[in-house]
Amino acid sequence: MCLKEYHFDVSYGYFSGDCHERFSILVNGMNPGPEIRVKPGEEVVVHVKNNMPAESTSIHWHGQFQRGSPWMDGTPYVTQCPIAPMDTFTYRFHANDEPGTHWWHSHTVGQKSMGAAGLFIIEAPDGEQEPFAYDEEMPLVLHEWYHKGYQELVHGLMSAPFQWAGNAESILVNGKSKDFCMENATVTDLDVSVCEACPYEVIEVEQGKTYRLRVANFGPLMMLSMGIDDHPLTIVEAEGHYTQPKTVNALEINVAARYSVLLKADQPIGSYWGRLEIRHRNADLWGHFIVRYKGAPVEDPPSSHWTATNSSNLTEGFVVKGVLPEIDQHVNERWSMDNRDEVVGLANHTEAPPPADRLIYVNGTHWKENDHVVWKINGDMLKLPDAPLLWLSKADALTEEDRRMSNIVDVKLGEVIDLAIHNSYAINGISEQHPWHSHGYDFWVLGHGYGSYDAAKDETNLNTVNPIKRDTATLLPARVVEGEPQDVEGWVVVRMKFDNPGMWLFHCHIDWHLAMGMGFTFSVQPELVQPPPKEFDMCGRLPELFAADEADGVGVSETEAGKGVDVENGHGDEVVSALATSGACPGGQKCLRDAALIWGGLIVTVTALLRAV
Ligand SMILES: [Cu+2]
Repeated sequence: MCLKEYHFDVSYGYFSGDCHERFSILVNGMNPGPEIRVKPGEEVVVHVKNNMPAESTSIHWHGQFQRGSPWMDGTPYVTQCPIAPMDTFTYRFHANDEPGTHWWHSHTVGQKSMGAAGLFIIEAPDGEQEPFAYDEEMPLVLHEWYHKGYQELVHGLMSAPFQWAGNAESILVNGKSKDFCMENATVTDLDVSVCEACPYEVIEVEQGKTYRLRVANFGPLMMLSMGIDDHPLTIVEAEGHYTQPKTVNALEINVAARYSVLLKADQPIGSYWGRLEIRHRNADLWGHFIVRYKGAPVEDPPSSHWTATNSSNLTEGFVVKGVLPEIDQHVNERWSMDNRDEVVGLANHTEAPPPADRLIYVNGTHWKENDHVVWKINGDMLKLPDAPLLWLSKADALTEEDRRMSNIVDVKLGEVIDLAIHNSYAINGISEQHPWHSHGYDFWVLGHGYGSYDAAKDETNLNTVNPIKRDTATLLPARVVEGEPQDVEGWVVVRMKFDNPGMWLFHCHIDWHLAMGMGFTFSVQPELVQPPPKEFDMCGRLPELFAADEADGVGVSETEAGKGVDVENGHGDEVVSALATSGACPGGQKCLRDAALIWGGLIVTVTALLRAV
């Protein structure tokens, strides 16, 4: 058996990466949180201790399909009860079979906006050559950072009258931001030296080498654009799938999206600005980091630094109904919106999707009800019951009211479905982008357009040959369309193959929109899932829902799980066991088979069912 074991301590703490000391939610005291790094199919065990005395938590493994372990998705009230204050919970699952750049984050309201998130990297199997070459890899975690706690922000969203969360104070790069240090500094006696406490993130490179940057947007709201002066970037992977290489001047990266890009250090030795800009919203907010060649003096790059007057602050897509977008004239062409097609149109390296069995329209609409402002999907906002949907469904205890409130869409295992997701104006006349994310699956992004998706007319414009496959898709906001009197809303069509039984959330990944109800639930024959492991009895309803012997079967005891493991403590100190170094468990498929012996019935049953469809 081969597994990677981690310990996550979720605690309150102070963090001052942008010179403002802020009360935060940190895992192992870090921001970004500890990185998980595994091989394809490897078993992952994460012991989570919730050390926050005042609130519950949960950890979602964003991008991991949880095949055979749908209980481990980390979605409160969908797959588990939240982890109560001062309680512990152990997640056990197998990483996806494909290498890729993923992440983990708290799935409890807006906790990840306060820091509870980290990368989840699946490396290529040992001895397997990836379809591109590089010398070293580095993380580039982008995170728009608020100084207010999510509790206050979400409370405002839930209040009557409604209070919008407002804009973030800075954009952190690997936990650092110097851009607004004077505004952000907590100390009272201000001089420039306070900024020494929050330097720019520096990426050190060596001339002649190629670097793989693992870029992820951990922020709660804003789509970002990231570029490095004089260094085009080549996109080679997106969310667990290799792409046809595409070279861009700036990477458009939505909330929750991940990319691998290659950075060639082929310029004269020196320092170069990395620049971050926001998309589709009005805010005087930007970010910088430094790419510094070995041998260059330790100083800021000589080229001009952005300020409010030369940052473009593009307003396209964030427009008042009927008014043409005003694009800042200062915008440099290299930062123009022409690059944005890669957010929806990257072609996949290999795979063509199967034909769809049916089409579902997903319409998000903004409502004001009793002075509360909510997002509804096909007429209902998402409200989850007080016990996990997967349990309730499995125990045949799901009421009609639960189903309606949870926006359940029933799907048969093996079905292939196109989702036509439509945007609409908010009640204040604003149009926003939405990053839609699926749990338990990724999907092919077939295409996007404006107006109402009409299968007969628009199908021919979809890419059904080599579309990108990913778990986060951008639904674009309104834009000007020739011949139309006012801006026209966007749509995106994604195709999903439902081969993973369970209850899976599908939602907008803007934290504030999810809190306002913007999501629904796919119920994929949960009756085919085995009963939950014993340790799931966290909110006291397990005995009521399942007979004791039923709930006994699939848990893995601590003693069994602890034998012969690769142990990593989350701080990067790796202890490799004798079993692993002896070559008994080299990773990949063998690990999966070995671990399946422990997981026994669960994996075997689901695999057999999948073969049958
Ligand atoms: Cu949204």
